[in-house]
Amino acid sequence: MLQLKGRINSSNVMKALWVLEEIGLDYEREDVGGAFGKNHEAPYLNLNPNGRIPTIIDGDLVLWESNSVVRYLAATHSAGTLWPTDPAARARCDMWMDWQLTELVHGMVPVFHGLIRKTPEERDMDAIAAARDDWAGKWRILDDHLSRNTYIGGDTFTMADIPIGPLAYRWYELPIEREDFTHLHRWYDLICTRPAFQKHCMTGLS
Ligand SMILES: N[C@@H](CCC(=O)N[C@@H](CS)C(=O)NCC(=O)O)C(=O)O
Repeated sequence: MLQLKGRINSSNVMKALWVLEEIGLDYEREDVGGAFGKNHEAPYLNLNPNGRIPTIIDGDLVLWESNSVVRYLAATHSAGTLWPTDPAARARCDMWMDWQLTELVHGMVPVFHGLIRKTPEERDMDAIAAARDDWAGKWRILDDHLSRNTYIGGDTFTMADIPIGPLAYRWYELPIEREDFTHLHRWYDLICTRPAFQKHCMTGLS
């Protein structure tokens, strides 16, 4: 059976949990990372030398990098649906998935960690405000894209929606100022109707 290593309150682990639920695959999960530790010890580092979560093991395959995990599971269990078979359609999904990891995540990390994981004494409110502004600028780009597309990959729900969903939940749940991004909100409302998203991603902030 597929093994997933990672704590459930990590946005990167949520991606794996969400796609596993969407495709209906059985798996075993072990808490790793954060307060659970183990990710900087040799057995885990032998699997994932970055010491980051998630990591999956599927037979002989050891795979890390959350968006690669989403791509692999979508390709092997949902080709033609979550994983578009048309190369151009798939490339559009890949583009937004890469954008999530290289652009969208940067604003989120200081805001989320600053407000949720740090103590009030540790908090740098100026840094949080600057990161929020950066984050909002990225959401504006997606809002514009969603003014012309129902989902991130186009007309249907695909793997491209999965990496962005957990970050959107944080954007809408954190106690921060939010611009009125109409198209982003319309897409987020759609995502929130999915039972797999509700189960694994709409789980509070911790
Ligand atoms: N690019 C990596 C980033 C993974 C990452 O930063 N994971 C965080 C949790 S969201 C982590 O491992 N934090 C250390 C910990 O939980 O102890 C991916 O997408 O998988």
